[in-house]
Amino acid sequence: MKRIAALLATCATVLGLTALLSPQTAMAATGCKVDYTVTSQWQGGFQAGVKVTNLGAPVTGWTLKFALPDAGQKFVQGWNATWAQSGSTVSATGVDWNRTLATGASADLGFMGSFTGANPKPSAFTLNGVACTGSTDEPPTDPGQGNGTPVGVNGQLHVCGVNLCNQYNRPIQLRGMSTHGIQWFGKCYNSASLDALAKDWKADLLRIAMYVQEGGYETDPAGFTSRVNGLVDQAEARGMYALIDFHTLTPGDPNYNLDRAKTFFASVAARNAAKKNVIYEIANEPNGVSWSAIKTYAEQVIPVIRAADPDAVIIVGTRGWSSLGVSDGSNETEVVNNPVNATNIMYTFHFYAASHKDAYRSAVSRAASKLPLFVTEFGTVSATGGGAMDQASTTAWLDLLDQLKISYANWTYSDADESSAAFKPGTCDGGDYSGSGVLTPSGALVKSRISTPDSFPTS
Ligand code: IDC
Repeated sequence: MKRIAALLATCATVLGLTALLSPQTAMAATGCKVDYTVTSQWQGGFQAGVKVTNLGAPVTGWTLKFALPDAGQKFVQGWNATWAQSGSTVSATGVDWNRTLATGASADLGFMGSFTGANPKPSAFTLNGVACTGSTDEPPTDPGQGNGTPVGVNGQLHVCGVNLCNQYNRPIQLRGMSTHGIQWFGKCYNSASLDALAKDWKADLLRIAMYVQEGGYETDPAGFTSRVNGLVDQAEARGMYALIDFHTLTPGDPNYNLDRAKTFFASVAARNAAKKNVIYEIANEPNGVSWSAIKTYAEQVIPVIRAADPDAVIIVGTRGWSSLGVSDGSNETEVVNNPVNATNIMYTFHFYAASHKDAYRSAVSRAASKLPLFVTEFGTVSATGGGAMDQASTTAWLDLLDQLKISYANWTYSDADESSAAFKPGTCDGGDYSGSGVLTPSGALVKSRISTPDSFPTS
């Protein structure tokens, strides 16, 4: 879809139809802000994200314009807007899903360009003719899509048998961290902390925990959707996979949020379809609900994602807080005997090492030969997220996951005042995410496991 829209935009330019793409509505002249980030760059080309925030009155219909002043710099194709270039001026006009921008609301756009000579540096951003302020970043010295990063090496992932496989059709394990609820700990996810996650922790994966209740998505769907998309871009810029977690928890029946899930996933899947780094997790922890109800939910949400983003891996929560049913006195056989009717999917397993031990490890060991599993969340502590770290049980778990090549994300990359957090309280108010002094015991243990070299197969 996006590619087609971009092609149409390109054709419109060629045919001189740019004028037809102009906005129908004008905006009061009160300002805008643009965050421009080069997410990757290669010989003669680049890809950039453009986040435009409306600081003026609400608008319905907008056009963002900017200059690519160097004659060697050309717009090639873009997404999330109708794009055109005329002379040195590039314009992007809002499309159905982002043409309305409330005061303070943002639209995330992106484009690819080509250049000869100097590094591209767009200037003179205007929104409906009003000049925008804001930052324009220099290209990263180590573009995330380049060789050596997890996404650069592995590319688009898919499920093969019971494994997660890379672009060479070889099984891989991703190791990374989960955010805390982004409605509470948004300040922990910034350039410095994400640089530390990618470079010091050498994480392959950022799980973006978007609670639906508890002050999350349901309170501001557009705002949370945009925050998730921003974090997807931040992960991509650093070559990390992004796991979009629709963090249902209370109520435990995911069907309660079915309509919200359809709306949310239709939007993020359309917006991120061209990216290689996105994985969708459609229900964090179903609880108090049967496997058949979870399966029904999954079979309604998965097609919505597939319609927009056909090739991404999708992960389905399991019964009993994603324990494969074990915490409800059941086990993996209910899934093995009645799997979700879809391909390229995995099933969620969660554990908290101080609470979930041998019986749970046995279930995972058995299930791993029959079901593709992904540990999208685990804690080194008790299931409350607090209490003492259980180092022996955590080590037993991580050794098992390594052996089975099961991917995992740890709860949490945050400075929450709870022992599951990796950072000491107050860390996110400062700028140091790299030193050992900011780590909790859990953070130190998990970092020591995640930061060991990956050995991703490349042939
Ligand atoms: C916990 C948070 C805590 C928050 C609580 C309720 O650590 O700060 O008050 O949720 O939202 C899970 C859930 C995860 C829990 C975590 C620890 O997926 O949301 O986070 N946990 O209790 N499953 C098992 C444990």
